[in-house]
Amino acid sequence: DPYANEPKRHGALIVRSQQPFNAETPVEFLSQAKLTPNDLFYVRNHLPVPKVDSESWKVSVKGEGMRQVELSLEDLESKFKKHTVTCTLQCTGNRRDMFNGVKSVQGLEWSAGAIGTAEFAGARLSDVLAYAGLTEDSLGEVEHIQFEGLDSDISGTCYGASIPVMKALSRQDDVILAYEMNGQEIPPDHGYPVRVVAPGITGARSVKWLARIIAHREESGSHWQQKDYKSFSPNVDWDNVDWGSAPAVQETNVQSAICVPQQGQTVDASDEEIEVQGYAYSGGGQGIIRVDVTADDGETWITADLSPVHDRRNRQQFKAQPQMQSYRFCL
Ligand code: MTE
Ligand code: MO
Repeated sequence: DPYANEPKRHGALIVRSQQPFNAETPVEFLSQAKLTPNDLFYVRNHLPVPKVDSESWKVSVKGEGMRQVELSLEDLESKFKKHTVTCTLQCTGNRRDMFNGVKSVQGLEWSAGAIGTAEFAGARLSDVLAYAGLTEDSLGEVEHIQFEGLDSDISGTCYGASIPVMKALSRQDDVILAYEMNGQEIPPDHGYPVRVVAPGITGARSVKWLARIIAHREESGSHWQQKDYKSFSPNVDWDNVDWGSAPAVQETNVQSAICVPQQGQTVDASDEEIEVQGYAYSGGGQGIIRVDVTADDGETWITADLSPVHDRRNRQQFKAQPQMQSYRFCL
């Protein structure tokens, strides 16, 4: 049974599929807490959770003009400075259920809970690549950093994805090989013992259960980089899609969702005021400046109070570590 190694999960997660396991965070947690607790963090698995022994685990790093190195968990912890990033991960399909109201779409029917913010810690990817000999001279030969996971299907095909090399090397963007999530070891569902965390980029590129890092001229050839997570015109369908004609999603655009009250919920309007809460996020390292809300189809607008995870005066840090911000306003 490939699913023999599935961990125990929190009962409050809203399960969208059992095998592979996919579940979202109840949205009220997202607008109320700045960090999403590990056991309530959304889970997006394409394959069974692999069984990994952290004692023997190693990540291999190789690429054009570089030496091939193998690093154990202890190597990552001792050879490289520990770096902490507070980062929001969002599944590319977050809120897909809303699309179905317009036109029916394929894929998991996520509501607004396929997003979460955690404090991740680990080694900087740029430090690890430099250790393996990736230099300025390699650029050109190397355009993408590919990642492969230890999770695989029955044919042995593993999960894989890649990010542009400039993103991987940017000191400001803080891509890390994380061994901690909210101060604990990475939980089995989230990539134990080590996962990629690529801030500002869609969740699909933050490869879990990391096995291999390959610096390459080409993007990852994986199904998930080439034939999934792409965006097309409404006139394109599954039977006429030309996957090669669109780029793989990396940075995502602005997202904003109301969490309390929930979609379809009836509220008692006899009180003078109703409090509404939600979250907003932007990919690509951009912050959220303002959230405006209307309760009368755009006649009047109320500007919500934002509560950023970080002090926004520290623009640099804020920009480098895109996070959701919760917002609230009263009607
Ligand atoms: N990495 C591996 N190895 N296998 C996967 O199925 N899913 C990706 C990404 N990394 C995936 C993976 C997708 S689509 C998302 S949205 C995030 O992991 C989800 O991370 P989480 O489950 O920790 O929330
Ligand atoms: Mo995803």
